[in-house]
Amino acid sequence: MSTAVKQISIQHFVTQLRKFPESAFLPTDQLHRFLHDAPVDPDSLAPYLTWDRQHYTRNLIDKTPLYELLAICWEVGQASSVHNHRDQNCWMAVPIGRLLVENFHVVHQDIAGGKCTITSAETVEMNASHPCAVDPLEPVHRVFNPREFNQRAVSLHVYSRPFDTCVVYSAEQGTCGEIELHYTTEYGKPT
Ligand code: 2CO
Ligand code: FE2
Repeated sequence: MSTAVKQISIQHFVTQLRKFPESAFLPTDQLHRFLHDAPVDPDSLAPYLTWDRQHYTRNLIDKTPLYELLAICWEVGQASSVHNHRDQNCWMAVPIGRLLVENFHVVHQDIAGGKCTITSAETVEMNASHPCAVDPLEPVHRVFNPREFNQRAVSLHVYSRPFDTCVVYSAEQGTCGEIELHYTTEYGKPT
């Protein structure tokens, strides 16, 4: 018996996403359901996929005052820093491959002073049938493509609202600080 949900193209996904009112981006349940019910056809993502051995790539697909939509491409073994999303909501779907998201509990943070104490909480797998929403109350996490998965992965990120800086944390050193975020490509073209 098949439980497969019908895949839609990234163009159709954007058309649907643009129909959500502002109120849908405040709680996380509606968009989470949308990502679950509207898995994106990997072939339609081809214009947005770029690969870099040094760092995961951030590829802008769509941006409005309410949200930005990115395709992030992860080579085998690549990982994000532990980071937050500047109090913006985030939903992630993984149309290609599999990824892990590790959540962290912030015991204490002093961003201006660059000091923090964070502890690892749960780790969950994301894949084509399992998108996720970052918990607005526990928003510090990292995403990684473990060596043992042995395949490239692509995740789609909806951030509401768009943000271009975030705070990165080191659990080992107890430090944190702001960094800038940049796009590798915008609308299918190098920046
Ligand atoms: N937030 C990171 C980024 O936009 C990717 S990790 O998962 O949210 O670069
Ligand atoms: Fe993130």
